[in-house]
Amino acid sequence: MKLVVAVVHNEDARSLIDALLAAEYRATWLHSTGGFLKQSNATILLGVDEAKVEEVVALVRQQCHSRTQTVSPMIPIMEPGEFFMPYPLEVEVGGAVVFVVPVDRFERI
Ligand code: 2BA
Repeated sequence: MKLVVAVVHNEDARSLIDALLAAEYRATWLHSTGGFLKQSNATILLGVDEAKVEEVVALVRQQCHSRTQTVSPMIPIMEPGEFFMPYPLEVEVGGAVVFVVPVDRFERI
């Protein structure tokens, strides 16, 4: 068995969960926050047979899309007379970041 951990955009999380459930996978949706942008995203956990991993990753690829987000930089502490122009920064957020990790033991109790 493998644990698939997919960090996805909030806007794609519902359609991904719906597609996974329609394909009869079990999934857990965690509300998470990206360390860099400090914006909420979603982390989906799925325990699946190794043979199903590619099918799951294909569903993630189908449902999740990359986007460009604009971030306003933090205004630094400045000395009197210094000037800072806070140009917004464009960041490409991927469709999904997927980790596939081995599971030593799985039980439903
Ligand atoms: P964030 O950490 O908020 O990152 C959002 C996007 O900002 C990233 O998109 C990347 O394009 C950019 N970014 C992140 N760190 C950067 C840095 N040090 N310098 C410049 N740009 C940077 P993605 O790579 O698609 O990542 C989307 C979200 O997936 C991340 O949100 C984070 O929550 C998660 N993630 C990405 N890589 C990860 C990893 N290696 N381990 C754990 N979580 C990860």
